[in-house]
Amino acid sequence: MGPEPGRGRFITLEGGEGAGKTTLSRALAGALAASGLPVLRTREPGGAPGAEAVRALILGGGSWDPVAEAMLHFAARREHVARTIGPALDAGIWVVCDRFADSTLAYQGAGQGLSRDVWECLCGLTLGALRPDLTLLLDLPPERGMGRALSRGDANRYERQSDAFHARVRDGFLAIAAQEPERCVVLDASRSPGEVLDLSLAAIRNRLGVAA
Ligand code: Z5A
Repeated sequence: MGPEPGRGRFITLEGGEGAGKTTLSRALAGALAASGLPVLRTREPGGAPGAEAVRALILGGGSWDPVAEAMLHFAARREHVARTIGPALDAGIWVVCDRFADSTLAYQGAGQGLSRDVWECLCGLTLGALRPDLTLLLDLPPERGMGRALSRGDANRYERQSDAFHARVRDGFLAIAAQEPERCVVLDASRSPGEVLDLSLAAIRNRLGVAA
């Protein structure tokens, strides 16, 4: 079943630190806008005033129980969906979102041991029927992504996790893509930014049937 006529499309970008999501999000939003589509660029955690406050809490430090941490991410997500993503989609705007619910399954699930059942329960409470129309997974060996991310300066609490944690997160993302191949496209994030953009636009043409 396709999207409702007049409704925007919801594209999420996922992957580990430094995979190039922010870079791609900027380029993709520019390319979609240049092809005449109304586009909103947003990111998680954040994307609405309350969600940005939760972002500061989560990334600011502290040590959270994995369920509590996942609930914080979903509280931020609920605000983001209610105030930013949902209204934009209803208005026919295409939304390009840097991280979404898959990040919780990869980081708090594969990385920190949160069960899939709890994740599904939180998705049900928070998202209703909302799911991305397309998810682009930027896959990169964690050591390469971390090298890119750390070259920018201070590490946040996720970036300070062990190599084993980052390997589990990568495997977690790849498992999601393998389970939902109709929604997810895995891209080789070691390619140049221009090549990653071209691969993304090809995926949008193939999967969403628009000439972006
Ligand atoms: N988190 C979570 O645990 N659970 C959740 O549910 C959610 C999030 C939603 C948010 O951090 C943290 O929250 C995140 C997971 C956790 N963990 N961390 N850290 P964030 O928003 O501060 O950071 P991030 O999402 O991980 O993004 P990032 O580190 O900024 O990376 P990126 O956006 O993927 O990469 P980038 O900024 O586009 O590029 C990084 C550098 O590489 C930059 O210098 C670029 O110029 C360069 N770059 C980009 N693309 C390329 C290519 N293709 N080739 C070469 N160099 C490139």
